[in-house]
Amino acid sequence: MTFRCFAAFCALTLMGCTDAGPVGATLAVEDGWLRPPLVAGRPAAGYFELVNRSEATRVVTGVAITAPPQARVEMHETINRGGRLGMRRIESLEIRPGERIAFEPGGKHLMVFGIGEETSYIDFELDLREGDNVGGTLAARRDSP
Ligand SMILES: [Cu+2]
Repeated sequence: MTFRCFAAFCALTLMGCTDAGPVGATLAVEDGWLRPPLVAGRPAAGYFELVNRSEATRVVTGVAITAPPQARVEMHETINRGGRLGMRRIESLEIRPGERIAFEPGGKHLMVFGIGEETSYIDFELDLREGDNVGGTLAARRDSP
């Protein structure tokens, strides 16, 4: 996502920008957005970049939705099985110091169940093996690429 696009996105929502997090925050969710379900009853997809600004390797061991309350989420990655695209659940994800991992269309993503086309955002939290969880907000983009 371009910077211009990201800036406009943040100005619109005043959410989803985690750069202003507390000093000393070590893991950040940046450039996040939500692709709402195209059809009712189908899952939505969440995208962002996860950045490790700490000196230590961190391991994401789970993900949970904090809002809206009825939603449910899984970490997935897209895989190519002999020419057929599918996806599978990611149980844990290691991120090294300085590393940036993209959750993006065609790759890793959050699969969000139980929300409708009208949903404007989700709040989620990544569980870290080391403790202190990291939260993020993904606002819906209807001009999804
Ligand atoms: Cu998926």
